[in-house]
Amino acid sequence: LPEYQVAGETGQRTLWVVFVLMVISTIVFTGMAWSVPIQKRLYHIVTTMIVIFASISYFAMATGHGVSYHHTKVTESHRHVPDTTKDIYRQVYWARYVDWSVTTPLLLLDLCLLAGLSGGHIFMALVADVIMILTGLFAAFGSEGTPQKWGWYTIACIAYLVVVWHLAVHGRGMAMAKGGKVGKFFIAIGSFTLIIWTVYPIIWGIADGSRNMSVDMEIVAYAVLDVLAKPVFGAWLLFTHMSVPETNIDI
Ligand code: RET
Repeated sequence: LPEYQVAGETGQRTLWVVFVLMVISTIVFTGMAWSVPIQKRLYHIVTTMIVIFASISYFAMATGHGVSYHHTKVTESHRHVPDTTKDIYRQVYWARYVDWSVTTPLLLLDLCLLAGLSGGHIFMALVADVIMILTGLFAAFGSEGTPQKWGWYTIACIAYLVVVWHLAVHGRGMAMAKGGKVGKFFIAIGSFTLIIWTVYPIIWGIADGSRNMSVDMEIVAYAVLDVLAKPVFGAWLLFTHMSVPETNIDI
């Protein structure tokens, strides 16, 4: 008999709660944008787009549209009888990857602008980030549960290290060179980002990768991370930007 790994009440309710939080953040960030002149709105605009995309993706997941069933065949060995195989169908929310492929570059753009990175470095960091998400998508779907998925996972992790390199080395260097408050703020929000982001591949490995976490728990784990990485990150950035004029950028 096939085994189905699907979201229950907890997961379903969590998806709706996060959808509502993302919509509220969109409204708040839009209001904050309107309270400053257009020349000073770049962070506001980037950050608002992040929560708009997240609202759309959470709406898709909550309504059951951004998800498909992923099939894997597992071989079970027994002592005295021949091996048997079992079919597992697990819900994989592909809407996440659509969301992440747009929102993670935008989140990085916020940090790159804050640090004052050059165009070349910004571009390399964003492209490495897109490679990370797309190879993560291949890991989740492309390999039908074969061990090759860990190959794709490894490529995604290498791309992640490239992203971290650009932000933690070049970004931090540039931010520190701006001195004082900007340097300190970049270290704080950058470290926060590094910690949150690093938990994503860990959850992926336990849930999607090795199937040791229920779909419900996976939804809850990503929900907590997504709220920290988008609304909390965004509010922190925009409120600090309001009170620290040195974070102004003139593009
Ligand atoms: C995957 C799996 C493959 C290996 C790696 C991953 C990293 C994902 C990250 C996601 C960040 C998402 C954010 C969302 C915002 O709400 C694709 C899970 C390295 C870092 C910040």
